[in-house]
Amino acid sequence: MQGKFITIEGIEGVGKSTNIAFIQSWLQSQGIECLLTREPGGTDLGEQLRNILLHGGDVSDKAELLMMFASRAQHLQEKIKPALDRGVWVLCDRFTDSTYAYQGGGRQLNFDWISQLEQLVHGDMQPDLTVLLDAPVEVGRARASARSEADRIEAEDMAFFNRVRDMFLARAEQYKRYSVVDATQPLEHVQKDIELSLKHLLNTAGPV
Ligand code: Z5A
Repeated sequence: MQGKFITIEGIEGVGKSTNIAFIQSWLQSQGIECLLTREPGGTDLGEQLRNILLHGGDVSDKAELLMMFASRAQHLQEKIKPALDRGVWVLCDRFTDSTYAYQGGGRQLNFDWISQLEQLVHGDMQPDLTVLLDAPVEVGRARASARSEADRIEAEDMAFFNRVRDMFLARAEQYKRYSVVDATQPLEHVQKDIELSLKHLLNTAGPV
């Protein structure tokens, strides 16, 4: 049986890394084998592209968009699809929803280009569950900046990140696979909410 594909999304600092580790240990406690990965990155080529995307100098908006999808194409072929085909559940820190939010919402690139690249790279394949951790930009930025220095994308202004957040929320309204979690709550409440979505997915997944 195919594994399930779970993605976690949101602006910086909302707790994606913290909670993807929680999802992994919760699923493992249910006897489910998981692969934890991230975008951009997840493969040798993807990690090289990530380094350019986050720490390179002058990267044009279109080059940024194409590198996000180049990383994704490699990731799907080399890692995500083979794992799902083996019945392993894949947990991915960001996926194409981030491209709509950052390159579409933040950079204001044409949605048709994103949608055409999405079709080229993964056709109709979509996550089974997308957990959107939502918090005001100030909250996420304060948490992230307490931890590390801003990278090339994190150096954008508040208006950029507000457009990113709005785009995530608009997509969450549009697609049933989304579960929106209030990330301003204490961590244990955030994780209770995530657990409910996981239980729901598990109930609809049948025997594993
Ligand atoms: N990007 C893009 O533009 N287009 C694309 O298609 C894709 C990505 C795929 C890399 O993302 C960048 O790539 C990203 C979007 C772009 N740039 N930005 N901005 P990334 O995911 O690697 O990096 P990030 O978004 O900046 O995430 P992050 O800073 O690593 O944050 P996080 O993973 O969401 O949060 P965290 O590390 O789990 O938690 C941050 C801190 O908050 C930490 O100290 C926690 O202990 C604390 N925390 C977490 N939850 C709570 C709660 N509930 N209460 C209190 N404190 C908490």
